[in-house]
Amino acid sequence: MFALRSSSTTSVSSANKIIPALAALARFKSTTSSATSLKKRVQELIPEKNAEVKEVKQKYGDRVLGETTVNMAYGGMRGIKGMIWDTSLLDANEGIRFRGMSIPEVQQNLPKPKGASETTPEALLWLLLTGEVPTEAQARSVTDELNSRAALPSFVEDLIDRCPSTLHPMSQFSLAVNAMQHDSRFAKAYNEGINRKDYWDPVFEDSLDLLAKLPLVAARIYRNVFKDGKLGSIDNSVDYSQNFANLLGYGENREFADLMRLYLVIHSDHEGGNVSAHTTHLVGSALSDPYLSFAAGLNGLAGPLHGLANQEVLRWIINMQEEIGTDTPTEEQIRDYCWKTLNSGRVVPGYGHAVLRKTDPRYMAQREFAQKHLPEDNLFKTVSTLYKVVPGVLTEQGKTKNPWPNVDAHSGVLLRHYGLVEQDFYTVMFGVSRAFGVLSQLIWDRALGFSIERPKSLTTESIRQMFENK
Ligand code: AMX
Repeated sequence: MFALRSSSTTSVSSANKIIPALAALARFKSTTSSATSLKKRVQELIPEKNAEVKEVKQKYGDRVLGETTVNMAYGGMRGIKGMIWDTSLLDANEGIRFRGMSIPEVQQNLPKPKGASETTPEALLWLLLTGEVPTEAQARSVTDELNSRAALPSFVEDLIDRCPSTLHPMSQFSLAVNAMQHDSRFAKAYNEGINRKDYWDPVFEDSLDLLAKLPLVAARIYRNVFKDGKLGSIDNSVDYSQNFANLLGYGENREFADLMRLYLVIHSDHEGGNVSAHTTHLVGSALSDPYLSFAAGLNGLAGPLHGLANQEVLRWIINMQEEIGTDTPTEEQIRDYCWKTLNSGRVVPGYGHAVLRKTDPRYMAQREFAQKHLPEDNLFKTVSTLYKVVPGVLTEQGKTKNPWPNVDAHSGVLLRHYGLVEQDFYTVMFGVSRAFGVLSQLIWDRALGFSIERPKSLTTESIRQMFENK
């Protein structure tokens, strides 16, 4: 797979900062490209990447990746190695790496806009798509590109405005993304007979259009459902996260804009097997365009065991505070409430993970943000007490393979601190972020000509026959 690089256009001082971190990554190599257009850089990389995949298939094509047991087939295909996802890789103990870079490395080495303390999803998009740490100019070029594509078709605005406020924000979000398919450049090009070698090009265009429009879609839903329905407009002089913060109505607080940068970066990509990523990839494999593919992924993200957990966590904590009658519950009170939840056949939201076996670094990044900006917040203190108590309770219960917190255990408390208290909106924000990861991979899926997905399914009867009739 292609290497993580540092762009040659990086200034000497920032390159010096970047290189030690990247040098630790064995796959580091430098590049001679000075492209400031993301599309041009992706286009330059496609032949190299195709040659690499061809070589890997020629050398190792018939090697075995792992075995599949009957329990794995019944157990949600957990751990089956059957998909390529180059933008990120999840290690059970270390957490996510984006193109080889951990979250702290991304925070440290990717450029930040002037006055910001966090890097941006635009810089991350460059990294995800090229494997390279962008220069400030390259990251800024992505910001400009997205700002220029942000406007929504008026019928999509009307569609969102006509949704009843009782329709869940995630359903409205998915509906709007599906509707924007009207303008899909890939669907049009396919109808006109595009050569399969060129699929990636309109998929790239659709993906950037879609990413650009998501803040206006999401904020319109938020302002309609929870506020006065009035919405600002995109400011071309600021980055994606500041624009998103402005549109939501919290942009005057610089800390909130930084929180948006952090939030949109850390929720973006978590390798390919999770429900939203895999669904986007699966639907895209049928050559459904990026709008249809991502809308399908969003519908998966809306499940309470996946992205909806972020709204569930806050609801669960607030219910706990109300039931106990204090906003500063003790460890003992929290322990009792956890047991009550478990004994009533429910999960403790925000804890456990299908792959991770340690505290999620996305949780830690948010915890560090809270320690810096809101150490005295009572809800943050409760979240910290939960961190002390819940792993012990889940370990004592003895069912979950991972008693540690995941990303969703922390996001709500941060949003709530800055006044964004409407939990039902939280998964929409997760969805805006997730688009950066899954659409990056979707572009590469088409650039590399990946096949339509068709794993083999079995019946219980056929499993019996396989093992009992022999
Ligand atoms: N509370 C109570 N029980 C839990 C638990 C939790 N937080 N996490 C896992 N378990 C239980 C499972 O339900 C399962 O029970 P079962 O054997 O009776 O079916 C058992 O422990 C073993 O599960 P596992 O192998 O450890 O986890 P999994 O891969 O099946 O599920 C996940 C992973 C995330 C769905 C699960 O940990 C869970 O439900 N967590 C709470 C919801 C949540 O936080 N989801 C967000 C995940 C991150 C994300 O996608 N955004």
